[in-house]
Amino acid sequence: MKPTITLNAIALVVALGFTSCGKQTGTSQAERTANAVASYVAPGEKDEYYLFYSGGHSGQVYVAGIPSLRHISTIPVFAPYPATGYGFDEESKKMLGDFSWGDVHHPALSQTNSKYDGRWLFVNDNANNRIARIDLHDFKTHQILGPIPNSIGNHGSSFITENSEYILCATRFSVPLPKGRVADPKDYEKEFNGMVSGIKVDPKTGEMKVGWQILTPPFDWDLGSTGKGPSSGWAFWTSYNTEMAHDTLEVNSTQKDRDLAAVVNWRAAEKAVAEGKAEMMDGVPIIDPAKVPGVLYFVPIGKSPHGMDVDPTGKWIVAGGKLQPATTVLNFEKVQAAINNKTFEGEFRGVPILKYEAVVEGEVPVGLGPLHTQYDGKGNAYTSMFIDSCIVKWKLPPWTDEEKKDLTKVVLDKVPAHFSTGHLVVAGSDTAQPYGKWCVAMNKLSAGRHINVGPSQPESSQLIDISGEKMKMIAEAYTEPEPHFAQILKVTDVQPTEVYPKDENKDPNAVWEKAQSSVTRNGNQVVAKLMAIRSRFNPDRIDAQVGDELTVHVTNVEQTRDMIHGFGLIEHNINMVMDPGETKTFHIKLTKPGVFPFYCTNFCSALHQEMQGYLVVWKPGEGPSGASGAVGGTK
Ligand code: K7E
Ligand code: CUA
Repeated sequence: MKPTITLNAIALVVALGFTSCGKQTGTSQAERTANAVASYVAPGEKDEYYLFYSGGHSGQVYVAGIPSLRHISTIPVFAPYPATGYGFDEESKKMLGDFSWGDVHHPALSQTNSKYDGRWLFVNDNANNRIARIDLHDFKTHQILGPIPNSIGNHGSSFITENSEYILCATRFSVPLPKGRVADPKDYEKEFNGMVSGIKVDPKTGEMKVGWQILTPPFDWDLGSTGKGPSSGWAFWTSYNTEMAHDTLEVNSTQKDRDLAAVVNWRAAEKAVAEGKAEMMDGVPIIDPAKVPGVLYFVPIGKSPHGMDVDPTGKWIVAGGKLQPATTVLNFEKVQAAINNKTFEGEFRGVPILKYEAVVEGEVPVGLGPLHTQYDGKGNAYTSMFIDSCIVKWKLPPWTDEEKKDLTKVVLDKVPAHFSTGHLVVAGSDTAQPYGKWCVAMNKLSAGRHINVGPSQPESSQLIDISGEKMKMIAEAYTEPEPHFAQILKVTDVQPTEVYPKDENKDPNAVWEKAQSSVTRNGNQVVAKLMAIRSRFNPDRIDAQVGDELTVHVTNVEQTRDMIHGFGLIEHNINMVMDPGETKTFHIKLTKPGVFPFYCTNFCSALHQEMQGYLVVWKPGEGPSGASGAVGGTK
């Protein structure tokens, strides 16, 4: 295949903001009204779907409603979030560890039999090589795993298998392994490696642990997807930089017409590890694919590919090629046959390269800059076009002979997006049964589409009705930086709790009545157990001394939904927020004398403002009972 577009041409297209999807034509009054009604959720009414969209380098996950596109909630994951007290209490501080940011790209809802089961949402952190689990029981982060050993740049992640057995991840960057080993980037080819990781998920609790890893050449692994149906047990990733350049990647990694995608048999990997065919590195069993045949294959994909998405039947695998004006459709049955018949066009470091012509069903001329593809389960694919700035609807195989001769015939519709779409999401696209009639385009640029907010511009998301033959742009909204992928879940598929029931609170330091609340001292350890109720803390005074270690447990004893209390401590960088029935704890060393008010930070009643108290930090040896430093406290 010859290169079909030059870098310069792309740069020009991007610079001009040119879109070949045509100008957006004005909508008629009747259409405007119909669109408004389609996305309108009247006051007091509710949305039909959740949109869980990644917050990119904000480190968070956002929840919006569909069809309104209204932002409803933020789930803090990799960054502190004072609004919910995340990152201030001991438990969430421990989960965050040494990091105060992450780069969230690809949320994945847990699945059972290739269907969303409404239990968990997993998200990756590209920056610090972590995976987090949000429980949909309370929409909160409950585990952060990582940094994952032997893994750098956890971007090709988190892709979940059809029964949530594994979260599969591939590295964006390569480094000398194990981590901590140093080599000159000039020796990149020889000294650097990438990795595919299988993160095992406990089927009952969702608890993650690193299962095994597959060593790879130092390609930059990009987007991936897991198999189902005929491709059950397999996973796929595109790559860029099979040139193995270590500098000026913009030029040096775009030399070849085709990069190598990875075809991974994760069940074979699991089996190989069980049979002892792995070697340990940094505590993880590592498979060398040259020594364990059948685990990894390569397939060439043009050019500088990005997205790699398996369709709902599990038969078609579609790769986007950022620098080629077509998507590449692989036929998994042909992939299987090529593996069985050894139809290879060579090998790289002992890993067979499947013959391109033997596994490709066709290249569909969708336009410029195809990135990601989603499916409606009715035989249609929807591809986001970064350069053309639009969404293209096209028909998956099987194609007629006539269509095969001229694949422009399978391109069905284009709708302009504003601007430069990255990911898009169709409800349930990564399951065996997509549902819902909506597609959301997550656009990288919103330039001038909104009221002027200065140079820091939001991203834009657009709602597209895909229920008809032609797509219909319905509504537009703006989001914090920076959505990459998203998942859509039917609201009726999950019933989150709104109150933590008292009997389920197992915190040994919880206090539910005045009589149980206390402030006690043991040496220089001062422990306060406070109760929060509309609208007071009990006790509302804590006495301690400079040099003391202070631990405060606060229980919100409310059992009514939306009755939330906060605990903000002046000039100590503390803000905990307790949901109804929840106990939270913070621990600080007291270093300065003074009287420091604490107060409820979450509006709770007409007398919320009165919900306050004092932390009195006496100088050493001073205080209500002198040198012994009695801790007082009024109840
Ligand atoms: Cu295309 Cu990280 Cu999935 Cu962004 S990635 S767009
Ligand atoms: Cu409690 Cu405001």
